[in-house]
Amino acid sequence: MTRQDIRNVAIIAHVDHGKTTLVDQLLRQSGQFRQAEVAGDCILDSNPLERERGITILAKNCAIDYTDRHGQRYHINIVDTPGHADFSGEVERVLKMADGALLLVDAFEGVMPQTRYVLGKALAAGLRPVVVINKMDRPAARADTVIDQVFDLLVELGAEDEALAFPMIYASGRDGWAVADLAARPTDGGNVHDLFDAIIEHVPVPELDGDAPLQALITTLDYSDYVGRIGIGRVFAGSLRGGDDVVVIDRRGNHSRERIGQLFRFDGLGRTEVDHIDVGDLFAVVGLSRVDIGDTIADVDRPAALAPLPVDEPTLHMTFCINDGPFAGKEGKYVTSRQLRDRLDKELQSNVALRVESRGDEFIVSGRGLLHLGILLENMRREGYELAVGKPEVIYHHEDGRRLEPIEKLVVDVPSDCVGAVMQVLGDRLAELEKMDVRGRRTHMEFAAPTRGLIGLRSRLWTATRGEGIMHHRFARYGTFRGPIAGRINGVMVATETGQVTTYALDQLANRGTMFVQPGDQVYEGQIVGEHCKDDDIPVNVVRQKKLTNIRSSTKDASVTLKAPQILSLERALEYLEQDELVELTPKSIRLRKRWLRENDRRRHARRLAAAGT
Ligand SMILES: Nc1nc2c(ncn2[C@@H]2O[C@H](COP(=O)(O)OP(=O)(O)OP(=O)(O)O)[C@@H](O)[C@H]2O)c(=O)[nH]1
Ligand SMILES: [Mg+2]
Repeated sequence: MTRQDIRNVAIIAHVDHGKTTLVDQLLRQSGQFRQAEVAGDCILDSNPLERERGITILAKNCAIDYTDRHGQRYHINIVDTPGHADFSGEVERVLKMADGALLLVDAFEGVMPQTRYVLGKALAAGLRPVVVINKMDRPAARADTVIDQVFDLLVELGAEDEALAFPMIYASGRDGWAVADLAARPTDGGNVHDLFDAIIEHVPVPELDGDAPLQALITTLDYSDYVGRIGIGRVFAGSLRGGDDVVVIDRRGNHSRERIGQLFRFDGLGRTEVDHIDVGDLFAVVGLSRVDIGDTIADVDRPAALAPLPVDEPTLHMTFCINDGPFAGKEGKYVTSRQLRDRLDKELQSNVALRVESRGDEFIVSGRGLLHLGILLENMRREGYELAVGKPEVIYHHEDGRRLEPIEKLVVDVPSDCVGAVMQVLGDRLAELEKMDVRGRRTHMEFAAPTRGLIGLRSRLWTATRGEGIMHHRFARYGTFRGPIAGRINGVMVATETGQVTTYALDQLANRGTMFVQPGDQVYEGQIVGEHCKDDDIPVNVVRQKKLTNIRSSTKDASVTLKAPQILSLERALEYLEQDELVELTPKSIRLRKRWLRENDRRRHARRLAAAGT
């Protein structure tokens, strides 16, 4: 049996280098869809949060039935992967589904940290990349330099000679063209046929053993309220049949006998139910109750496991607890600890890098980074949950009595005249400079930095570079604990009373710092309402009313102009927190608060902590 007609290809790149946009074009130009089905941008980024933030969070499958210029038909399975480092575990796993990879590199930005990571993983998985120099429409595109960078990177990663002679495509996903020869670059219109041809020519035909006993690997999980857990993966040997009994072998080698329920093949943007999936093809399966990432679905009589898949260990954790603030339950639907537990249990069904541990009424939730946990929280808010979460903290490891902490590779690209300020900020955060090179007006620097030091770094870097700095980081390894890092410099303003914020009160506080609230907001005692300009916390009354006098002398109140409040986004709020503080999340609000709302309680706890010597 041959499967000349199947191609499995993964699209990999650094964040924002245009993967999903290019997949849009492949879908549109396959001629398989009605116009309405493929309208809009980034069709595969189907989750509302993905759309809002313009990033891919979950790897996604789609499939194109493509007929080439010679009338030959192909089924091309495409896996679009996320480029953000927090989700890179996804990439490594889904590469198992592919026989080839399209490596996209932005024609201006060039090779970035995540480019290196995904390419390294692709080579390790034995895939030879087709390099796509993308965003060629950018006026500052510098294709030649970028090609050199890719070549150097391949050499550095120890690629074989074959891979060094990589096939190359120049493209603008946005404008819908891709050409193998830059001389054929369209001045107007154009198409992506060269890219389809490159996939068919350079992505190897899956290696097959259709007669061998069944072996299929689960690489991704999906979840639906109707059918429960859905396993997604690839058949490596034999074939998978709906209704058949199989043995599921988990990561630890335990066997359990189960029956395949429904079986689906990827088809366009959706999935079509089929009665069997042949070797080399990708599938989604329903009905296996405990199916997990890395499980092998094997033959009942001759079960043999495939090599297990790596799963990323979490590096960051935070406490989720019920919202016990005075405004609890006013805006959300789900507020109890039981409801939180159920929601987290459901998340564990498909969110692979997540860990949850319950401690009484609280949950210690661990993940790959701030974005990974932030996305979960944002989704929960939208679904109507209310909760409070504590300061994100890194997960330490211990080895031979030494404390180890996660260390990341950090790349920053800043205007050259800001280098001093940037070095200062990073030095304070115990980052070690590994490489620095000046590229015209900008300077490119690479550091090894403790994950702890990266929390809150983005906004500092923003300030140090007048908003012109770019930073990217990704987990590298665990290394020796580097010693304490100073926390937030400023203290906060804590509300002493519950009520409605007045213009009068804010005006009185105008030179004490930056407010987080504005007139008309409801606040409660213990809520953090602003940042103090000094390093200590101060109690403030923001609901104070102007004393009424008999004499109507002034129209001053009406003419007061206040500075605009600083509105913290969810991730900014999480980064901002100190140990004794919480972020309160409801579908409508993000509030910062002290864990102990009354000042006397705070004092008592501070005393107790001091006495305990911590
Ligand atoms: N100029 C230009 N911009 C592009 C092109 N392709 C994509 N973009 C823009 O680049 C941004 C990122 O595009 P996406 O397709 O979401 O990138 P991605 O690689 O899927 O991003 P992640 O999945 O989050 O890693 C969007 O603002 C696009 O409009 C292109 O060919 N030219
Ligand atoms: Mg994307």
